[in-house]
Amino acid sequence: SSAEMQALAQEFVQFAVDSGVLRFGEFKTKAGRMSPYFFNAGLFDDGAKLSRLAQFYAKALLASGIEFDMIFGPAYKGIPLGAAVAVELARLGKNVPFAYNRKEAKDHGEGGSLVGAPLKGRVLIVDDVMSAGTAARESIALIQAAGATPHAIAIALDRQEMATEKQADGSVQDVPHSAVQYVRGTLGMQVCTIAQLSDLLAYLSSQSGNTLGDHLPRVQAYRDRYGV
Ligand code: OMP
Repeated sequence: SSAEMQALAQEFVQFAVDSGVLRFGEFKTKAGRMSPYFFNAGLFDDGAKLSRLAQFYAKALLASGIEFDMIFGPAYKGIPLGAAVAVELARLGKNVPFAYNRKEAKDHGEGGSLVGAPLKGRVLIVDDVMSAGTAARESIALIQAAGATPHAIAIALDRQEMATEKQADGSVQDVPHSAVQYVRGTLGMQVCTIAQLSDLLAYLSSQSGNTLGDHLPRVQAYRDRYGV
C-alpha cells in the first residue's frame, strides 16, 4: 500500500542519514546546481549496509509490480547496486540475469564494454539517484544499442528536479518536468523509487528542534528553485 511505501521511504531516509550517505552542506551536482544535500550511495560501504540497501530496492520493486527479464547496473555506482539487488531477488525466489558495462572498452580478452549476461528482453536499470536525467539517458541508449528494451529503472532517490535536455545546437537546457516524469511520460518506462525529495522534506520536518531539522529551509529553497 502507499502507506507502507511511505513508511519504507521514511525508514530509508533515516538509514541513509545514519550511514552518512545522505549529507547536508553545499554540494555541486552533475548538472551544475548548488545543492544543500547530497546522496552518496558509494558510502553504503560495508556488507551489512549493502545488504540492507538491496532489501530496500527489492521491497520497492516487488511492491511496484514492475516486470522485467534482467538487471543492468550502469558503471560505476550501478555495478554493486545491480549485483546486490540481483542477489537479494534470487534470495527471495526471483533469479534473473545480471549485466553491467565498463566505462572504457577493453581491447583484449573478452572484448567489448558489456560484462555478464547478454542484454535482451525487458531490462531493469538499477542506479542510485536521478537528478537531471543524464545518467539515465546514457543507460537507455546503451541498452537500445544492444538491441534490448530499456523497460524500467529502479533508483534509491528521485531528487524530483528539472530535467535537462540536449538541444539541436548541442547546448543543454532545463525543461519544466523532472527526469523521472520524462522517463515515465516520454519514454514510457516504469520507474521505481525507494524515496524521493518529498520524503526527505517530510523527514526533515519531523526533525524540527534538532540540528537535522535546521536544514529544512535550505532544502525547501532548493526545491523552489529546481524542483518540479
Ligand atoms: P543526473 O545524471 O543528472 O540524473 O544525476 C544523477 C547522478 O548524479 C547520479 O548517478 C550521481 O552520480 C550523481 N548524484 C548523486 O550521486 N547524488 C546526488 O544527491 C546528486 C547527484 C547529482 O550530481 O545530481
